[in-house]
Amino acid sequence: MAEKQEQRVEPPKLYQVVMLNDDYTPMEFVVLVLQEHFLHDIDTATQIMLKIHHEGRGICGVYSKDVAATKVELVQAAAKRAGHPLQCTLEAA
Ligand code: TYC
Repeated sequence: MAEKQEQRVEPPKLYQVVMLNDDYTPMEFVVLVLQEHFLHDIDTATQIMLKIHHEGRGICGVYSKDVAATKVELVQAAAKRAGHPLQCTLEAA
């Protein structure tokens, strides 16, 4: 019988999607983005939006690198389409 080989698999690195405050994007739009792209319920989405509004930035969610990068792209595209300057970025968690 072959000797059992020890396998070490590193856990995947996680990335947080961070949303930034600005003076122009409507609060309702940010709450919708948090619901539609990050699957928060309306109360949580509202709390996160208000935290960003008051503190300048906030975490929308934590994902693998590919998923986080795709979310950033989709949110930027939705904001651009709607004519809002909303920005979000990806950071190692
Ligand atoms: N500061 C914006 C306003 O007063 C609302 C806002 C919240 C914008 C969060 C962006 O990521 C943001 N309309």
